[in-house]
Amino acid sequence: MRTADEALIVIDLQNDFCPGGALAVEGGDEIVSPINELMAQFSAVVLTQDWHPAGHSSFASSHDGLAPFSVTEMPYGPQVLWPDHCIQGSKGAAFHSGLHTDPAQVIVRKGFNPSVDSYSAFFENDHTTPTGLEGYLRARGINKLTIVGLALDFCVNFSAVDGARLGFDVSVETSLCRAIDLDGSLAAARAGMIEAGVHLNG
Ligand code: VGL
Ligand code: ZN
Repeated sequence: MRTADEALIVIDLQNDFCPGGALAVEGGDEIVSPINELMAQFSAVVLTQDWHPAGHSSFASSHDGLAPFSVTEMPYGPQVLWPDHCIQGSKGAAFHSGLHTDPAQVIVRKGFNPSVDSYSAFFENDHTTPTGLEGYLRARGINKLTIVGLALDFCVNFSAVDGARLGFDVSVETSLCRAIDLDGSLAAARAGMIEAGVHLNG
């Protein structure tokens, strides 16, 4: 059993990021059972859920002439444009049916602001609007985070780097993550996490 100051953060284990989903990550479903087992070691478990309104600004379909996986410039910086995914209330936005959600004390929904994407569990992609997770963790006396889930090079990466910058002791269990790997994004994410002081295990 981990100590009371440790939390497990499970990022975006949703149908749309698993095989058959709108933004499928290869092997995304393989990590569900081992993550369920890992939850039993933690007294604090947090799930995140990508939760976009229809017509979200991160969808290529909201930008005339721009294709999925192209990059556009948003007021807050560059933004990859994605296929429509994780639309609030849809089957694609639901957690993978095998994921144990009962052990989680809190579910953080993110990406609900129509004009700003939110990869990180802590901040929207403007890097300033908080989700509230930091306050929740601090109020529970949590200092150490283990992060797992999807996708390693996007939402796991942004969450881990933000967590480390906020002063949490952050480990990413890479064997319990899967990556999208777009134009070198996985290598860049690994380097960025190490640079931020994140421990990469697995
Ligand atoms: C994610 C792209 C778009 C993720 C979410 O969970 O990594 N990636 N929305
Ligand atoms: Zn998304």
